[in-house]
Amino acid sequence: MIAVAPRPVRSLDVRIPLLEANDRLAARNRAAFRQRGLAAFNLVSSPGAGTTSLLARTREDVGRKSRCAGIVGDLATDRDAERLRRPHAQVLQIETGAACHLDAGMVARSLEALDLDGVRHLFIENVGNLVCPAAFDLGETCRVVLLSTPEGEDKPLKYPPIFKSADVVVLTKIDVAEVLGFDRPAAVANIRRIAPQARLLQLSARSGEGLAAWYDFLRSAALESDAC
Ligand SMILES: Nc1nc2c(ncn2[C@@H]2O[C@H](COP(=O)(O)OP(=O)(O)OP(=O)(O)O)[C@@H](O)[C@H]2O)c(=O)[nH]1
Ligand SMILES: [Mg+2]
Repeated sequence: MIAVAPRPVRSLDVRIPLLEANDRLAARNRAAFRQRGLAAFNLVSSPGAGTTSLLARTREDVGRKSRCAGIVGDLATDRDAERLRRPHAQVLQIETGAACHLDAGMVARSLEALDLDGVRHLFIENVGNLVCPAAFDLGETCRVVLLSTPEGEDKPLKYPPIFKSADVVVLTKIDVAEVLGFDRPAAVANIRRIAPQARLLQLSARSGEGLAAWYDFLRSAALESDAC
């Protein structure tokens, strides 16, 4: 038997300096948004929750009246930016490679590439993930967490940090709730339990149900600095 002397273990916690650096950049982004008088929305969801579909519809219904812009994060491809781009809506794609979330630095660099003159709403579609984006403030005015009915009612219970950080929770794809056997009252109770601070909206980007309240919220967020 060979006795191996244990090596002294040295560990370095890089999380706090990393988050501190992110928070400094986020504060700068937030100040820039305020100065320009624009409302920035950080949209966080599981992959496929319907975020791009909601933004595409929003761009048509709201973006024609007031200028909007978008930043879209995915590991690969610019498919979502292509879906959203229109002459009246500038959209930049960030391909994160292996990173499972956007950070404030990525957003800051994108802001330099966007013409934000007259833009009232900036939509930032985060990488589809209910875990990593929770800790990364982007400097957003409002954090919007989407939960789609096919994901099940229990996601707020299983992924509490992201729901606890939400200003708004949007329950999406309500048009298929019934056929999926989705228990809406249970989902609402779970959201209210984990995220009592959040405004709750329920909608379908496909049928249009609930979109009026979403647009009211977007309008109020652009007008009132304390909407979130
Ligand atoms: N039934 C129904 N389907 C929807 C709705 N919104 C989106 N979908 C469908 O859901 C799928 C995913 O939609 P996306 O808008 O690409 O979702 P996403 O969250 O942007 O997806 P990723 O960016 O790839 O994570 C597509 O097949 C959409 O047609 C909705 O309100 N109702
Ligand atoms: Mg998308």
